[in-house]
Amino acid sequence: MADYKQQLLDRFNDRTATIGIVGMGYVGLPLAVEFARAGYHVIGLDVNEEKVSKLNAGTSYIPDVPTDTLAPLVDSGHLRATTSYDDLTDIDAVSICVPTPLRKTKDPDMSYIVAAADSVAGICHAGLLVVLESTTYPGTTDEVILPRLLKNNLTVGEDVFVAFSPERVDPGNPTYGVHNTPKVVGGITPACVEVVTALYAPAVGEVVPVSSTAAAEMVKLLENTFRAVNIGLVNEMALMCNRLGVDVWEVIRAASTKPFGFMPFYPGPGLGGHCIPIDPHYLSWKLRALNYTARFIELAGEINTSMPYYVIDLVMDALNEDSKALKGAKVGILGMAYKRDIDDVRESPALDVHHLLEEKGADVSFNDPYVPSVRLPGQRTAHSVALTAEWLADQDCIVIVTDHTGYDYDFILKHARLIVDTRNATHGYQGSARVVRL
Ligand code: SAJ
Repeated sequence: MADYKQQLLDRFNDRTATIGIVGMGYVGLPLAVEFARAGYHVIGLDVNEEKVSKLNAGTSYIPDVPTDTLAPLVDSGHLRATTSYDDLTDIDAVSICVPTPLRKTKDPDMSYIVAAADSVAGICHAGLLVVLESTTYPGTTDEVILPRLLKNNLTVGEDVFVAFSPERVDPGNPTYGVHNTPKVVGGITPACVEVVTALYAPAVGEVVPVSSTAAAEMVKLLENTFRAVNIGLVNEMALMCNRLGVDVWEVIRAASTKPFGFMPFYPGPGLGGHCIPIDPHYLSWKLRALNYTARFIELAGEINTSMPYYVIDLVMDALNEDSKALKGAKVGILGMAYKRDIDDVRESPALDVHHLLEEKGADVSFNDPYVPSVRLPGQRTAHSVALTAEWLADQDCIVIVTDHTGYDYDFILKHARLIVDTRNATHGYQGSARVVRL
């Protein structure tokens, strides 16, 4: 009777293991690089042929993975890419790093995980470790991944090993990457935990085992629900401070002097990105199936999704002070990305603000040095305009939606007439523009 657990432990310890990564995006590629740098042979699988050919040419398409880091790993044969699962038949371990978006109904879209699980099941063999990394609801690994693998008459914890390890990739983070972010792991059995720990140990600084896959799935959801709920709280604080005539930014600044028991979050135009607005709804969806309403998640979602509407109210009130209607007004948006200093517009509240302003009849344009163009409803495309004194002066109102650090706020304050600042970006800068803050 082969001891597959020991076989895997030996192959991870002496780096003779071959690792498959399914999904070579902002999670899969950095993980593949760290595995290859640790000495494993890595095969990255992606459905996108352009990504695969770029990777095999040693060219990176993920800003956090420099080409000069990737190329040597491809040249040495430690990393290659493919579009075919036929190339994964002899791997020792596979990490599934596919998207987990929401449908329009705010229900989880599990299609990517199911497709990956079915494909991995097709190449599953005795002596394989399967790790799911995609953010998902508690129970996914046990209920969706495991049954598909066991169709091969394998025994989990003896022939096949199954685990969950939440991805903690923070795109654009200059300090933390895969190698120095602790890796939480949860396995179906103790042997699965032992094996998955041995897989990651050479590639990451610290592995943090928990008692089950559901616990590991829940860790990630706590992390991101924590952010969504606290952002919702501080957005409601902004609404309350506006009613009270109190500067919410001053209040947060002063509260932040508390050296313990407080963590600042900041109000804004809404909640963007592919994690924070989405992950908590995987949890609330699962709990609804268990007849429980995740009230904090639902309430935070209501408040955060209401913020773009609040921004429009601020613009209308600010123009009203100039005896101007929003309809027919020229409104310039600064920043379309979902947060500063990145080019990602997924779920960006700036898209909502742009759409709502147009719906009210405003003549809307935008500048974003990171975002050359955006797709608008009705198959239209809008392009970033040059940030000139003339453009600023020509706008009836400028709305700062994303506070890129590269903006010259003195210049903006000097040439704009009216600014609605949703990020307190102009704090500490001088200029003649009238500024209304969130
Ligand atoms: N936001 C606020 N106020 C805040 C913080 C954020 O309005 O105080 C907004 C941002 O503008 C953005 C959205 O919330 O639109 C999400 O911002 P984020 O800072 O949470 O950035 P993300 O979406 O890139 O979150 C990622 C997450 N990383 C992973 O899921 C692995 C999150 O867990 C990280 O904590 C976060 O980066 C981070 O700290 O940068």
